[in-house]
Amino acid sequence: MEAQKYKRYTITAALPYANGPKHIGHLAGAYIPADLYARYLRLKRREVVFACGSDEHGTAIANQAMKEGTTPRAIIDKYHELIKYCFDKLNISFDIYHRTSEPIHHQTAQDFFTVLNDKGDFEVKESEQYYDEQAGAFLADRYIVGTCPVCGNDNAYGDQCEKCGSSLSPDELIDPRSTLSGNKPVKRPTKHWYLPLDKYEGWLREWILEGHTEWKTNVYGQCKSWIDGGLHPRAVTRDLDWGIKVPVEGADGKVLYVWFDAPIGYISATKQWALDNGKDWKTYWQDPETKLVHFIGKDNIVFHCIVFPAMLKAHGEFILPDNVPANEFMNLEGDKMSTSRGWSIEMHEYLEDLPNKIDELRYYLTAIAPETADSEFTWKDYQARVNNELVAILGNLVNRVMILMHKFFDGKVESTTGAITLENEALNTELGKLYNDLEQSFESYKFRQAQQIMMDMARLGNRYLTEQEPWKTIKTDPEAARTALHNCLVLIGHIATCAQPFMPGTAQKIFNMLNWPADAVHFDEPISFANGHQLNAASLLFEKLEDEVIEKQVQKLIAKKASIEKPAEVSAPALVPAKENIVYDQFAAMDIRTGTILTAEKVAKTKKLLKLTIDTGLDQRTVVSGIAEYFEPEAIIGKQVSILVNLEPREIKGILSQGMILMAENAEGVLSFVSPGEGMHNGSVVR
Ligand code: B3M
Ligand code: ZN
Repeated sequence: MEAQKYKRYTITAALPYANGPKHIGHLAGAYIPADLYARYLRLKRREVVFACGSDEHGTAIANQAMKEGTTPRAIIDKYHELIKYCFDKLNISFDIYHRTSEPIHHQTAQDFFTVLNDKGDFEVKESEQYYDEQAGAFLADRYIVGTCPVCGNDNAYGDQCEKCGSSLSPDELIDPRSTLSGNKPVKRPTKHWYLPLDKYEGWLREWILEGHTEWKTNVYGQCKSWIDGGLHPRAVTRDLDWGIKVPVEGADGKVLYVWFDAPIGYISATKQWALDNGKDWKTYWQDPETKLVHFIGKDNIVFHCIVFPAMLKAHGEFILPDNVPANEFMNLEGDKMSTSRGWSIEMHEYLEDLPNKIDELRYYLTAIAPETADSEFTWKDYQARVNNELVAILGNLVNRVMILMHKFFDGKVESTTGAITLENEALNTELGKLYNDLEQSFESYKFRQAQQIMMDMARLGNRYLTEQEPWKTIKTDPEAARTALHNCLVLIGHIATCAQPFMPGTAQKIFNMLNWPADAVHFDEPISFANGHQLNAASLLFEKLEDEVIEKQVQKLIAKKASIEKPAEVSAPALVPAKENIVYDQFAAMDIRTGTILTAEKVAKTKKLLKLTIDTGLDQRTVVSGIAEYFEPEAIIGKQVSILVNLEPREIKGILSQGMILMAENAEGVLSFVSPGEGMHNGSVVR
């Protein structure tokens, strides 16, 4: 019935913020389930695009750049590469892993905004928002801290108090201060574009609450409580300088809200993939015969079930998600997983320590997937699953059959009656039933169950082998031994096929042993060996995990947490102590002027230095400045700065530097140019 309703599938997995490494909880929450589904569909010969990529805008990125004392661009480049590398190693089979910083995405997001804007779908409203005069920036809720009106915690955030859990608005904070400068923010009027979600309430109620009762209860429940709680207009623009420019006149200094552009990232990723592969992206997003499924963690439900669908609906040309099988969270050794608190296993850490245990991780994360409730990763349980299930059940079956085939028949599959198929009715029936259940499980996003069924196939094989005892019958009835082992071989071919979504590397190993092309097999299609087929040598599928390996990981986790100090409490920045008094003449001796940066480039073979050409009004001169770790050269061209022009010239790295650019530096080591206000031409005197 599925096959008739849908011609093709668009599968997405949440775009990870490229602001840091991602941990195995993320993997279990969205990426592995999405990969399982995409791989299953391909095995069924369905047409699929599986799209993902880095989410590279928003305050999270700007924030991380500030923390690391670098630029947003440097942050996204670094983490995009790291995350992509990890997904690759973990065999997540994206058809494309895109980036929201790509021009095609900026264009797509702006076009989307423009369509809605032209139709008059937005409400434009002016409101007062907190502004940090020193930093020269409007403050996102997270950037304002103050005293919680509920519990008195004096480091509550503008959106939430992490101590008592109250959700707050910045206005409720007592003594608010900016996390950028530590100063008291002021209110300033600003204009924003709002998506009037309230107008979509009726439609959402009908579409989800009546039309999608089959959605997972955790997803349906969250949607219901949002809708029942009443929906309100949501701003889709922000005052920020990192992001996609709002494509409207008079919107200078404003960008699209990251949650407006990020889901459109699925569309632009598909566009890029279509361009690269000679496909038409529109069929994947606009043809009602396409099934759209979003894989996400539970913290993203509202955006994928309510906000994005409302955007798609408002636009009018797009299909809507058929399902959003969001997962709950995975805890780690009794506590919530958290990168910042050091209580996590980051994907790259796992890959460094256990590079040859990819399928073991995929298997375990699926076995404990938080499909219906939060679940728990423990190293002991991981070890037990690997040893008692992968080694003892699947590995054991394949190993026994391969060894016996080589021992008794030199690894040759031979028959007097032609091709070798599954010749046992009971086995056939049982296998057919398991295939059915497996299909049902996949189609209803129950991947834990699906994996158990795949393992049941291996259990079936083990049971059959034990009953048949070919190691005994080989002496009394060699043909019976041969038939039993052949049946096992065909069964193993089916198991490898069904294991492929879960453990692609292991499936490949099995196919290698069977001397069988892996891409020739498909879900629930007959497998047969030609008479005379030669098997390859047997090799072990899985190794037993020893206690030392596991103990080492547990210790490492504990040590990591201990090494990460409690997150720095936000407080007024420590000031550099005041210097000794000077006489006026010492000050007056300095010739400080305003100037403009004309060119900027990195000084070769240095990390910190930029070579700048400055128009000082007096002349154009070269200044070497140690700010390369803080600013991208392209980003500062045209910037007006203050420059000490009568500093004795000196040679730095073979370049004559004539003067010094004035910088302000805060306690966190964040640098900012000391720039004149408007209307100051180059050469104006600073005094
Ligand atoms: N980057 C949040 C997250 O990583 C966000 C998802 C975007 S999906 C369009 O949880
Ligand atoms: Zn509180």
